[in-house]
Parts: sequence; structure tokens; C-alpha cells
Amino acid sequence: MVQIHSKKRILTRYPRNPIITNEMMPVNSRGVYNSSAVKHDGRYIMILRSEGYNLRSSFWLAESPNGYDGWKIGEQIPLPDTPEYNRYADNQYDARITKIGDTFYVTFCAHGRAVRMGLFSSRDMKTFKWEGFMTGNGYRNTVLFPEKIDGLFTALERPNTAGEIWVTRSPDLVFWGKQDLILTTSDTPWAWNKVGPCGTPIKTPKGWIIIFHGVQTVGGEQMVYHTGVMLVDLLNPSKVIRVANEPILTPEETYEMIGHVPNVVFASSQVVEDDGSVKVYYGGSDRYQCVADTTIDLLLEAALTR
Ligand code: BMA
Repeated sequence: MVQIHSKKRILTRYPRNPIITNEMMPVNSRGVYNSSAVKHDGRYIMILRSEGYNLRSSFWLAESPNGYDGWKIGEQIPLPDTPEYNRYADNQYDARITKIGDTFYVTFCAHGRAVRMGLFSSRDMKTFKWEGFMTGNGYRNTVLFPEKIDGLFTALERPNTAGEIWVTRSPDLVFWGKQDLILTTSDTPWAWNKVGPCGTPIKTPKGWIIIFHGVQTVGGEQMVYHTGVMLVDLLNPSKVIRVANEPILTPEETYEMIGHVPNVVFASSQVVEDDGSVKVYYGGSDRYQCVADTTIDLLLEAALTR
């Protein structure tokens, strides 16, 4: 297949993508994708989304010395086995990890009778405590900011019925409110079907960098998932500074165009290094786990000028 890439590259794909595939799993998996990574004690730890042939996903730990390769697949993360969890969810996917203080929080979509956000906490990224549901029915992409803003926990969320990104706030990670709409499909020329948050917002002196997915529809119903970037105010993330006019990643490689769902790049986490470089972890075509490199400066350039 001929590979044609955008000339204006903000994200550079790791040449040996995909970095994790279903063959590496100890269980029968049809794909590993939309996984989230953090750096903890110098190691890169990922919560994998492994999808079974029954189309139900489970979460697994994986670890790498450099964030690109040498991934060792670890244990499966036990799901909450409570009557409440089992009542609402028989599938779970798209975890997002945010460290606040000493605690890692993992938000994920719990899907079944309802589609709600679940919350785990962890001190060591080995054991995970079920904290309960964060939302009622109708949310899939909630991701926490890495610190309280104006004294409140703050998160980005996407109501399932609307392709929009909202800011929501909580005093205790249980009660959420004080919501504001920050991005709709009218705010980009390319994501006219829906938009939703990707990984943890990145703090910079110029504002919070928010990486988001945006969906274009072709032929009436086929959805194409791109990745975009925007910048919001540091003290009040409801104030949008600018949204990039072009995606920063678009399906162009075979592993992004051909898989279980064609033409999908779906980012769900970033690792920011001390030198300002950023690893963006993303799923390709709902089948492959990939990574791409960028920098804070390039993301700011894209958000402010593209
Ligand atoms: C979204 C989520 C993602 C998936 C994407 C493309 O709605 O379900 O997990 O990658 O669709 O199929």
C-alpha cells in the first residue's frame, strides 16, 4: 500500500509501531488498543485494553523500560465484583490514568445496561481500589486534570448523546457539577460528527494543552477518528484560548486504516518527559497499540498557530 503522510508533522510515529499486539497477550485477544501509560519510578506502566473474541475488553498491566519496546505483559486488573457494578456493566474499556499528588486515578468506561465512568485509585500501579461510578448513564471519556483547580478536582467529560467536551468539577471525586461546555463540533472544520477528550491535560505556562479526538463521517455513516489539540486557560479551563484548525494525527498508516474499525487513531494518554518531549499513546483501527512522539513546544505551536 502506498503511504502518504501529511507534510506538517506534529506527531512522529514510532517506526516500529504497533508496539503491543494481540499475539503478545497470554489470553485469546483479538486486539490491544486505546491503552494508557504513565511513568512511575522510571518505568513505563501501561493499562492495556485487550479485547476478547466475545467483544468484551479487560484491563492488563504491561511494563517497559523505555516506553517504546521491551513490553512485559503483567497481571489482569480485577474488575469490581459488586452487585452495583455487575448491574450496569458487562464491558469496560479506554482507561485514562491521572496522577494527583501520590495517587494514580484510573477513569474508564463501564458499559452494559448503562454507559458510565468508573474510577479506580492506586498508589503503586500494581493494585487498584474500586472507588465507584463517577457518573450516571451517558458518559464515556472522562479524564481528570492532574491537580485541583480553584480548590476543586476538575475533569473533562463527553456526554454520550452529544459529541461535545465539557469541564466538570468536584470537591471530593464523588459529587460532580459546575459544568461548562468548552468544545463542540462547530469549533473545528474537520470534526463534524463528535469530539471527546483523550489523555490527561498537560500543564504549560501558556495554558493547559488538551488533546482530543474528533470524528468526521464519510459516505453518510463511516466514521474517521482523528486527533486534535487545543489550549485552555490555566486558572479557568472553561476559557478556551484556541483550537488547532487541523488534526495533529490522522489515520495514514496501514495499522490505522485497516483493522477491526477502519480509519481510527484514538489517543488515550501521554507521558511528558523532563526535557519537554511527549509520548502519545494511541490505538490504531481498534486493533493495535501504537505510540508517537512530539514535544510540548510542537503541541503549543499546533494549538496556537495551525
Ligand atoms: C469510540 C470508542 C473507542 C473506539 C472508537 C472507534 O466510540 O468506543 O473505544 O476506539 O469508538 O471505534
